Amino acid sequence: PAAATQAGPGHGPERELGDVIPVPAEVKPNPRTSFTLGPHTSIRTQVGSAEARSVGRHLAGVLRPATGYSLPVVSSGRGGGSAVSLVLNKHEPKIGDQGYRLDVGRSGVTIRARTGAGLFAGAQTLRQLLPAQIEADRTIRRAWTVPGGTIVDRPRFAYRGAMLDLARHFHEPAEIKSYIDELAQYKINHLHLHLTDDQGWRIQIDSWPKLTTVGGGPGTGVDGEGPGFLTKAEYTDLVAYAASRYITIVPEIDMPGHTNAAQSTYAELNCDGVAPPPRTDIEVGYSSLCIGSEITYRFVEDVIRELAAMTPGPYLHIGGDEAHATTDEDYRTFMNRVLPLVEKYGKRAFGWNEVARVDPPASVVPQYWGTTTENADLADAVARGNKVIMSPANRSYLDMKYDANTPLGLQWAGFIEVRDAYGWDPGSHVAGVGEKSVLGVEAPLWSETLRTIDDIEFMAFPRLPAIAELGWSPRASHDWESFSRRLAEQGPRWQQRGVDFYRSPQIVWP
Ligand code: TNX
Repeated sequence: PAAATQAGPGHGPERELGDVIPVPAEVKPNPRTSFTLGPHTSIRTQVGSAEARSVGRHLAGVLRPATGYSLPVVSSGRGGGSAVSLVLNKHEPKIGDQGYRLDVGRSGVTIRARTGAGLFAGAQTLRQLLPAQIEADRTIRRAWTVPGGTIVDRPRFAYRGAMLDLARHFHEPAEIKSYIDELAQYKINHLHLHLTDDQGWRIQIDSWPKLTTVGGGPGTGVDGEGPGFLTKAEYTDLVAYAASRYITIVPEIDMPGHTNAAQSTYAELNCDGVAPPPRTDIEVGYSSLCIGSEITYRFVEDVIRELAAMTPGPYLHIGGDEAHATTDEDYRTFMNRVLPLVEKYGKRAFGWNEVARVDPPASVVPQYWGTTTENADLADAVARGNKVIMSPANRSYLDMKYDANTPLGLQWAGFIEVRDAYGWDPGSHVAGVGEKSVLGVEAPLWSETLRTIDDIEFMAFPRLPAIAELGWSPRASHDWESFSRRLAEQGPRWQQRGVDFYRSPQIVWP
């Protein structure tokens, strides 16, 4: 009877240590030491560690609704009693700057890390080790048990990113925040915001005020249905919200192509001085800033200066893709003037992979969005010392349809089922671009066909966790059977949180 109750539903741990996404680097289960949260469990942080305290508060906020426990966040050294302890230790071995060690013993869980980012990552693992009902927004009476043992974990790549396109359809700050909340759970640590394009300009720039009131105003966006923009205050608030979840915002201003919203707003940005009409279709490759005009560089410098000033993160993305209306020579002239401007304002430039054609300095990060496994410009850049971000369109583009029946999305790079999104290796995907040259991976989500947060979620889940695992977990852990089983267990979590997702037939959902 005692044994039977232990084994019954709602008692022993429901999950196995390591049943999380991304899968941890090292997992040593200990079936004798599972831990059950209780009404007297506290979240304990070291005295004087503001960073551990803030991770503790965030964790308490996640665990309180479903458990109904008070889970006070207390500062103290050692001590008895049931606790989740968050410990910063600069010398903790084997985990690097972003990793953590998680020990589950009978009286509690201890997460150790060198940084707040590491503690936060460990807290995400703990969240996923609890039963799916932990995601409920109301109290559920049941045992909240974590499987026993030790996890020692650290990321394969420093940069794990996702991208939202605010230009084709603006997404409200609340929607961006709810996406950030999901990203953080999969240890994504960068959110790239595509802020400008032919159909809209979505970030306030004081020195060119009509960019937002006109370029981002009523009637902008695809089919004229995606108006809106971020004020500087809203952007700053988003940056802080993301930072509290250890996510860095990477803002993008796309140039010298994809600029119709700016050029239709300010006539002086056109070589002929005539503003073209606003565009709400999804054509690409027709717009170009005027490369030979000094006003262009005054504009670009104003934008970079203002954007850099409100961006604490190290990166600023200048686009550079599909500049088909710019000659190769003009493209080179433009990049050779603009890349140093990014540096002048203290940022490291990202660009789509076309930027590799101008032999940029080694600090510039080309982002690969091609669909082939050969790209000479990218391989040459890597040979010169550039690091790259991998976001191959036929694998990581979350706006591609899953299959012919997907109601949303595009299909120019093919259909991408979850197994396709998972089935590639960022460290050997492009010839001549090896593990050491890859700064990380990113999952872009373009918004031509998307409107609501439900649309975003339906395209992102379940593929985003696949890209997140490729970015974090060791290459040797790559295993579809394991991944698909762990992915299935995310379904009930999304349901509890009200997150829309595609019920891929490749997954056996519970
Ligand atoms: C290509 S990817 C683009 C975007 C589109 C996207 C749609 C890239 C750098 N440029 O302008 O939105 O395809 O999938």
